Amino acid sequence: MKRPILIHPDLRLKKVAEPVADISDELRKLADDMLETMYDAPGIGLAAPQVGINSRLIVMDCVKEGTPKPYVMFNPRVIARSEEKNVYEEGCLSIPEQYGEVTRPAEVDVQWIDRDGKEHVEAFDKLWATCVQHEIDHLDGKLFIDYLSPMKRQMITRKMQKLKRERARV
Ligand code: K1U
Ligand code: ZN
Repeated sequence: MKRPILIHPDLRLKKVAEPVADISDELRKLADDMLETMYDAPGIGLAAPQVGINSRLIVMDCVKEGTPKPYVMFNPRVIARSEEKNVYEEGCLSIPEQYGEVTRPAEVDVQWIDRDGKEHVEAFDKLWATCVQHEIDHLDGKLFIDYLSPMKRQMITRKMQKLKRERARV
């Protein structure tokens, strides 16, 4: 089942999400719904706060063509980051049609729990590294626009307020 994606500004996107204690069937269903919502958008990642759920859960799949490679990560954590940085023009499904350059570590090691409760550690680079850091930021109430200048952030926020007013009218 597809879920509606919250649009910035929304206080639910600014909260620090709660760690997941037990991976219940309800949480597994949420992860499936988030993957469906992400592929439909289309997007390469999605965090639970973007669908109004205050839990530390993200999904991602950065494969552009060919066999999909979906990740479901509960309680994801960056445990190591490279000195080398990458700049990527990021977007966000909660900030539609707005983009901005963000500098982040080029490689990160991430630890998480999968849908069966198994712990994983994996190194990510390129777009995968950018995406997993963007999604973990969502769990800490942080958006890519928080890395931009105050002026650009304000301009984007005003555009989103206008978009939300227009959507509320129809
Ligand atoms: O978290 C989100 O809002 C999803 C976001 C993830 C992301 C994009 C770019 C850099 C870092 C993280 C998106 O998926 S925006 C849409 C997007 O990037 C895309 C859509 C279709 C094909 C390829 C990319
Ligand atoms: Zn986002």
